[in-house]
Amino acid sequence: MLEREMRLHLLQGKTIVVMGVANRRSIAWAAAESIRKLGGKVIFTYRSDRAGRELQKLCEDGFVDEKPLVVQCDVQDEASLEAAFAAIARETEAVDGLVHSIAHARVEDLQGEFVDTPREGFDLALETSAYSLVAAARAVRPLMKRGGSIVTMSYLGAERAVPNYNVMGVAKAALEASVRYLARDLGADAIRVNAISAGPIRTLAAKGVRGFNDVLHAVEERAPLKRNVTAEEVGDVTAFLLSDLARGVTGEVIHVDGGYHIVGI
Ligand code: 0WD
Repeated sequence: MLEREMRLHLLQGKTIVVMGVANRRSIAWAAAESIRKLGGKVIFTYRSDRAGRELQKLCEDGFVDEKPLVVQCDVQDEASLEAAFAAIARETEAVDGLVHSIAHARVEDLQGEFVDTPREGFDLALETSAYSLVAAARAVRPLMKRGGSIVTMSYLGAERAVPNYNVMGVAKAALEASVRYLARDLGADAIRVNAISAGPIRTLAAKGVRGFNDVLHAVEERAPLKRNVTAEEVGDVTAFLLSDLARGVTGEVIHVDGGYHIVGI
């Protein structure tokens, strides 16, 4: 009983901004569900009008009592970021956590040879997928008055040359390095910054990666757990990192991939 109560209240009193819900399959949506299960309050940001409509529907179905604040935010646009966090600041006295679950690259840059990546494709991927964490951390910092926890989503392509992942792998390497530098800067304000390196999960973003099914099969065959992970499993580790259970953890990349990254051949 005591254990169950502790579990339910782990994020009680905490307000968490969740960025990057495109639809119900999004890792960000699973993270929001885990946060809510543990008593946390969620604020959403979305980019496209389509994602906004999806979120509206999801919130109508999933939130019975108080509807969450939903704010538009395009992380590539400084004015949009500022306006979004100003709107959040008006509605809440403080923010305790931020989930950054955002990435984007052109489909044509997620196939073929990495060496052919044009400058525009490289810049776009790094700006949207890595710099956006830096910009979001800067925007949320003044709202994290009681300290806080920032969690972002990475992938094995940051550490290894994964076929077709190409420029996104380079963006994820920049993202993981940004986690370490941000952790160093923000630690003095009691703000922790960590990444989850998630195994492959069938979402909208994953559809853009050529050969994605082969990646899923490779994990099933070779990962110690002999299966792929779910968005819910990534959501639960996100909630852990947001909670005080992880109060001593910062600058870390935690793999939630069924152990795939540890195997040799
Ligand atoms: O296998 C996977 N699905 C994995 C995903 C394995 C390991 C890591 N990840 C990462 C992704 O790289 C990403 O960083 O997890 C994060 C979330 O990915 P997801 O849940 O797989 O993707 P999806 O459901 O497609 O959501 C990505 C969202 C975008 O959706 P739309 O359709 O609206 O573009 O990223 C957001 C957006 O909501 N996004 C942006 N948000 C604000 N400003 C921007 C932007 N400029 N660009 C993309």
